[in-house]
Amino acid sequence: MTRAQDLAAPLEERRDTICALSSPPGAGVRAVVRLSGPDALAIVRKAFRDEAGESLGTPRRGVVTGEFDDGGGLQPALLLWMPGPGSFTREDVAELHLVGNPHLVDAALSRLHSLGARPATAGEFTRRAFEHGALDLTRAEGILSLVHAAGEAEQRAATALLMGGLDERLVGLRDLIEELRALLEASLDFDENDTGHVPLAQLVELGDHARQALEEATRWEVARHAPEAGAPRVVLAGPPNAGKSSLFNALLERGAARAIPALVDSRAGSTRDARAALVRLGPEAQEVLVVDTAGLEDGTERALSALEGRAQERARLQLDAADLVVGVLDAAGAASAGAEELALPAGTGVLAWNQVDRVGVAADPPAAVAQVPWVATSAVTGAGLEELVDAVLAGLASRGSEGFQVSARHREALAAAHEALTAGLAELAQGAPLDLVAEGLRAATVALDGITGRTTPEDLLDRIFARFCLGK
Ligand SMILES: Nc1nc2c(ncn2[C@@H]2O[C@H](COP(=O)(O)OP(=O)(O)O)[C@@H](O)[C@H]2O)c(=O)[nH]1
Ligand SMILES: [Mg+2]
Repeated sequence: MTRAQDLAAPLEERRDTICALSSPPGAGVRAVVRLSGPDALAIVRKAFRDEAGESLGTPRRGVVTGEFDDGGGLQPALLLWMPGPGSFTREDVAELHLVGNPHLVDAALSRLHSLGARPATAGEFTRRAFEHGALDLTRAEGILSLVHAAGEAEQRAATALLMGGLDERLVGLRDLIEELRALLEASLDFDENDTGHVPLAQLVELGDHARQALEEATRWEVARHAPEAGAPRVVLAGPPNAGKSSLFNALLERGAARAIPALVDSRAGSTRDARAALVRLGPEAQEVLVVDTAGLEDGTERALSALEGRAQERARLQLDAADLVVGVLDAAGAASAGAEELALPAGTGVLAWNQVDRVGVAADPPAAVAQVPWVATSAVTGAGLEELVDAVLAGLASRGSEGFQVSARHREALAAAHEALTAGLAELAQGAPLDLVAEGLRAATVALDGITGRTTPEDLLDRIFARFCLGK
């Protein structure tokens, strides 16, 4: 999906109505085109008729069945009408559910644009939701991470965030710190013998609670997205004999790894347990954990032995844990196989169309599997390996690493908050002037507010939302 280079104008100027395809591009059962803004209904009204052929009027919140006039003809359409503020963006939102044909969808989008809806920039719906207080920045980042998630572990990590796991912890924590600060400031006005003075022990106890809550939030964030020693996991997977182990060895050789090469054999089933090696790839020698797996036999009629079954299970565990899956297919064998036998593993981010040296004139992979970036390779001649490495690094940069970036931002700010809070509390215990202590607490609050988006600088917000896809 496309990413926008930059975001639209600042909020004050952004009260126009935006529109974009919100479902994945390409053919599908349905396509969802979303509009958000004050003119959403007025714009849709000009091109939509209900089942009885009547103009729309002011519908009640919900679904209207009808047809959409894209200028070139009518299309069946469902209108989902969600007036603000009870919508995702808190603005008036209209969703058109259309037949998932790219040409029809393009025609519908052009019509909406000509009727006055501006094409949305990447992440603009989510940004409006954020700016209208419908969600905090961590939930928005959860949406972002989910879009880019590779593998189930990443998806879970993103979902935990988007369900508010971090924000809820930080809200409670912020309240504690603010309460402490208020007590400190109240104490400033009294001297120790006054009745208004809050005893030190009570302040210290409250401070301890805050610190514990902060440490709990940090533990939650770390557990949510375990950094796995940093190196992303790239899993080679595909049917038996495609050349996964041969590519694994070729990558080991290029990546100056000291691991011992994997077994390669012309008989299927030579790889059982998954093998992993840390290699350095690309011009910047990025560390990557490359994993070789047993061949997947999804559609096989053959009864698998217990050991083969367990080997497959292991391969699937690796697929789930992958930051990027490199699907490997045999270009020579696949040419004669039916599309269903090609069975590219789920979650494939890059396809190695391997063994091209065995094909006289190398044919491109069939459309069914060429949906992802693909590279023609030969583990024997080394052809295409450099391009494969480039594709892997590009795939990692755009997918699996997203969640890590988000988590790294949170951890950095949590660490800053912790530092400020513990410094403030140490001063409190040592009897330092209370305004100094309050200053430390304020710094902790500022760090937390940067995470949830209360006080995140505009340019950082721009960078975060620009990483979203169009239509999100
Ligand atoms: N000609 C040619 N043979 C290959 C290539 N890659 C793998 N092979 C051969 O295909 C067979 C299966 O390779 P292997 O790496 O064990 O496949 P795996 O089952 O996917 O791990 C072996 O005989 C390899 O030598 C290639 O790019 N070109
Ligand atoms: Mg193998």
